[in-house]
Amino acid sequence: MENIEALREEVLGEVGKAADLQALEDVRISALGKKGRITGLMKNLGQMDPDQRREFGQTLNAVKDTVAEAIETRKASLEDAALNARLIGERIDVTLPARADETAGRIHPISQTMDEIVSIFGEMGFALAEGPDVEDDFHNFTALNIPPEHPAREMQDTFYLPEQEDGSRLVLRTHTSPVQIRTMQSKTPPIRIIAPGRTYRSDSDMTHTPMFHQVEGLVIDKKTHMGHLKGCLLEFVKTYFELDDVPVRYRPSFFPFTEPSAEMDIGCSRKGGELKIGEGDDWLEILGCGMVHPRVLAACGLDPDEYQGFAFGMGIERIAMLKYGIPDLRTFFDTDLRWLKHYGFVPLDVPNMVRG
Ligand code: 2NL
Repeated sequence: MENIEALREEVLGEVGKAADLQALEDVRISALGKKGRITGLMKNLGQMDPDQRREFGQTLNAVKDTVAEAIETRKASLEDAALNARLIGERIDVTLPARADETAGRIHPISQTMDEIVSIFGEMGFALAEGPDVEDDFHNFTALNIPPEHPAREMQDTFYLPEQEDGSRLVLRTHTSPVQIRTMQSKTPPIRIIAPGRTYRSDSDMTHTPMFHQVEGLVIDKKTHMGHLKGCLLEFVKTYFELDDVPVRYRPSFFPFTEPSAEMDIGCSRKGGELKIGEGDDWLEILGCGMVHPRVLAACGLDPDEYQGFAFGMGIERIAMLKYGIPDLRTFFDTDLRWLKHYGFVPLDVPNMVRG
């Protein structure tokens, strides 16, 4: 009898100390389970004489009920505590506004710059033109008066696709000029188009990535001349760099697809390693341009005696770096979200047509 009392106190003590539902279950099994201590005593009843068994049995049943009740009470309170802990831990305030910074993506500086260029030329009456990234030899080279021995045509400089059945090879366009070729083939002048997009060259170092972006422009009419080219490009650099005036100069150059050809520089200063555009007595090359070569017009089915016009081309990465102070070209396509968060643009912060 004394042992039973002691066992009851011991088990009730363990129940009180059980810190969680698993500990409590362990206590229950060790007391009331198949091989439990109280269950063990119950099994002994069979070997006792009737009087002893009655007295012992009553006490043992009472202890068993007390213990079972204590376990149930403790279980309810532990379950309550566990639920409360979860409710506090998992509380969310559904009335909080979304964190704009976390949910909004960013516009890549290349996309932003292309959009700005397209809007500036759009205001001047240029239409947006697009074409395939995979081109044929005619649209990428031949129609542009690029001779067969030109280095741009070499296997190691340009990405070619595997040979087709007729032995020709398609090519990843090395400039966006094929878009202009396709436009001249399919439309009658006047033509005013701006062609931005991806371009490819087998080149990879500090200042070159195998995929890069270019924007080219083309104007063809009956009397379009170099004066139109200069006025148009001056208007562009002023608007793009958000300056009232920018000194510009044209240096003679060579492209197979223009004659004459020129490189346009803009005035800048480089004091103390800092580049300032629009002031100072230094020059910075910004784009290439020229009057469309008569052979290019003819290759597109336009009569060079009837039509003439100008074209220009510039690298987007370069002018994006200049305007937005991005120091390293190779970071553009690393897909580093921290970089994109720093240099990217918030959607709906739509660029304004004039003066940003
Ligand atoms: C540069 C120079 C240039 C053109 C691109 C062009 C296109 C046609 C006909 C004639 Cl279809 N010209 N494009 C003209 C002059 C220069 O690009 O430095 N680009 C990065």
